[in-house]
Formats: sequence, C-alpha cells, structure tokens
Amino acid sequence: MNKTALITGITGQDGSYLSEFLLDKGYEVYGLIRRSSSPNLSRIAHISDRVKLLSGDLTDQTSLDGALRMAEPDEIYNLAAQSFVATSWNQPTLTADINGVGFVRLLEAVRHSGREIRVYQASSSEMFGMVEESPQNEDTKFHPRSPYACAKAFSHHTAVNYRESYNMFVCSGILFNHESPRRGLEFVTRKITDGVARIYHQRASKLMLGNLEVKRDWGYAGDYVRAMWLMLQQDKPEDFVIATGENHTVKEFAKLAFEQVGLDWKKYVAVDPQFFRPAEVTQLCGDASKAKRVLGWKPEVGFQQLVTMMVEADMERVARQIHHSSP
Ligand code: NDP
Ligand code: GDR
Repeated sequence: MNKTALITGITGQDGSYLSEFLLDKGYEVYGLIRRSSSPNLSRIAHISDRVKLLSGDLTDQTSLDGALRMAEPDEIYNLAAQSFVATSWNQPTLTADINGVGFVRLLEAVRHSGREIRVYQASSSEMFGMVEESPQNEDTKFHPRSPYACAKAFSHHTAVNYRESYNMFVCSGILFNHESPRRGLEFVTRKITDGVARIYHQRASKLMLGNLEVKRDWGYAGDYVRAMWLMLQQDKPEDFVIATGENHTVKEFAKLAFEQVGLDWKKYVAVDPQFFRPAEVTQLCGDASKAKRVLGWKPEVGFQQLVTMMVEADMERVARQIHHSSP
C-alpha cells in the first residue's frame, strides 16, 4: 500500500522539492500551510492538484493535532521554520517558538496520536556555529551563534530525547546550506543570482552584500531532500550530516555568478555593513561520510553546476518579467 507523508513547510524551498520526490515515489502527500492574507503557493503551483493542503501552524497545538488526524501519516517531515538567520536577532522569541517549541508541539501530537509515525527534523549546520573542528560531523560539538541556531540546537536535542524517552522513530538531518532556483531571495546565493540577472538586464546597477569572506558548504536542494527520505527508510532512527564536503567564500560565489554572464563582479558588488550579523559563522564544511556509508547518499550537483543553474533560472525569469511589462 502507498505511504502517506505530512510535510510542514511545504510552501518553502525544500518542501516543494520533497513533495515532488515523494509524489514520484507514489506517496500521498499532505502539506501544512499557515493562513496568510494572500496565497503563497508559487513553489508548489505545478503540483497543486496532487498535494492535499491542511491549514495549521507550528505555534498552534490544536491545528497540529487536527492535521495528524486528517492526514494519518506514516511519515512526517518537519521543514517549517523561521529559516532566515539574520531575522532571528530581530524576532528571537518567534524564532524560538516556531523552530524550537514548535517541534515539541509536533512530537506531542505524534505521541498522543497513538500511531507509529516516523519523523524527520530539519536540523542545521548552523548549530556548529563557531566551529570546533573541520570538517564537521555528527559528533562535532555545537556552538550556536544566533537565536536561529540556538532554537535548532534545542529541537535537535529534543529529537534525541523523544527517541530515548519514548522510543519514537525521530531522525535529524544536519543539513548544510542547500540552494536552488527556488531559494528565497534574501539568502545570499539567490540574492546574488537575482542581482546578476537584474544588473545584466539593466534593472539594477549595484549589488549590496555583507561579509564576503565567510565560507559555506553549498549543495543543491534537490539532492538534499533525497537524503531526508532515505533517513526515514532505515531500520533505526539516527542523525546524519548532509553536505558536499567543499566550501567556498561568498566572494567566490559572486565572482562565478557574474562571470556566467560575462560581467566582472568587482564593478557591481559593494559591501554594506547593514548585512553584517551581530555574531558571524565564518566557515562551515561538512563531512557526510556517515550518510554515504549508511544511506548510500552522495550529492549529484557540484558547486559550478549549482551557480550556473541558479544564474540561468534568474536570467530567464527577469527576461520574462521585462517581456511581460513591455508595452
Ligand atoms: P524556507 O524558508 O524556504 O521554508 C520555510 C517553510 O516554513 C515555509 O513553507 C513557511 O511557510 C513555513 N513556516 C514558517 N513558519 C511557520 C509556522 N509558524 N507554521 C507553519 N509553517 C511555517 O526554508 P527551506 O525550505 O530552505 O528550509 C527547510 C527547513 O530546513 C527549515 O527548517 C530550515 O531551517 C532548515 N534548513 C535549511 C537549510 C537550507 O540551506 N535551506 C539548511 C539546514 C536546515 P510560508 O511559506 O507561509 O512562509
Ligand atoms: P545562512 O544563509 O545564514 O548560512 O543560513 P545566508 O545565505 O543567509 O548567509 C550565508 C552567509 O553569507 C553571508 N552574507 C550574506 N547573507 C545574506 N543573506 N545577505 C547578504 O547580503 C550577505 N552577505 C554576506 C552571511 O553573513 C552568512 O555568513 C542558511 C539558511 O537556509 C538556514 O535556515 C540554514 O539552517 C543554514 O543555511 C544552513
């Protein structure tokens, strides 16, 4: 019989790729969406007739209990979050409520449902923060550097605690940065590729960024959702680092992205201190050898290919917008 999955955060980058992936595997897919004054379904518009949407919010226990009753899922993927690190300093309690306590609410809903449900939690490489060793693996100590990372560390430990307290099947994927043409526009990769496209098409003249020297281990979101699913298919619940094992500076990303359209990044990129963070995570690089060994997972899309894919998608999108707005 086909399995049923409930995805929180289905309208986000990862939620959209994971939905496609699970539909291809024959799953019945439910997604939790929060109420908004206008629809926010653009990332899942192309599969809207194949997913079932339930109204709910990680800050509201009743809606989570209701969603579980409606969907009766075999698997839950908890992707919902206030996911922008920079915002977490301005909205620390909201971030803690959604990313931290929200996960406890979800696990309590699972526990009280009386059903055998496997749960995936979206943990983050941000938990490593000021890194104690490099590359980082499942045993590397956490040193969170933002309210976002503190909340994710709380939910990460909560996953372990529910495994140990109640014998529940809960896995955390400690995912390093993963990007795509569906990445939110405020994240640095997408901000750069969108900026490249707008500058190329003369819709902007400058791209203002923050710290250009920080290093991230950037992979492709389409590869990373496969790892989420693999974790829930194992005999026992465990945590896994998912990463490419390569890191690059923001400057390198910008240089490559501008080169893609024949422009010199130095002429267009300027540094604006407003994009610096109160505490920075200067470098991250993941060691995904456990995922390779146990799950048979490895990334398919490399750094250069990722930059090209994102620039091409934004170039096409901006060109389309210009075409539609011309008289
Ligand atoms: P996005 O920001 O693209 O998506 C976040 C999703 O969470 C959206 O669907 C959003 O809904 C939803 N959401 C936010 N608040 C609530 C709430 N209170 N109740 C219910 N839903 C809510 O994030 P990504 O897809 O990039 O990331 C998915 C998860 O993985 C997040 O938990 C993120 O923290 C984590 N993560 C991401 C990494 C990455 O590099 N992308 C790396 C490591 C971890 P709406 O559309 O209404 O805003
Ligand atoms: P991050 O992603 O904080 O790693 O979190 P983001 O793309 O926002 O920042 C990456 C690094 O780039 C530096 N940076 C800038 N960042 C933004 N957004 N805008 C800028 O102009 C800019 N200039 C430099 C940042 O300081 C930072 O060091 C992402 C999110 O998806 C989290 O939810 C997830 O948990 C982690 O990745 C892993």
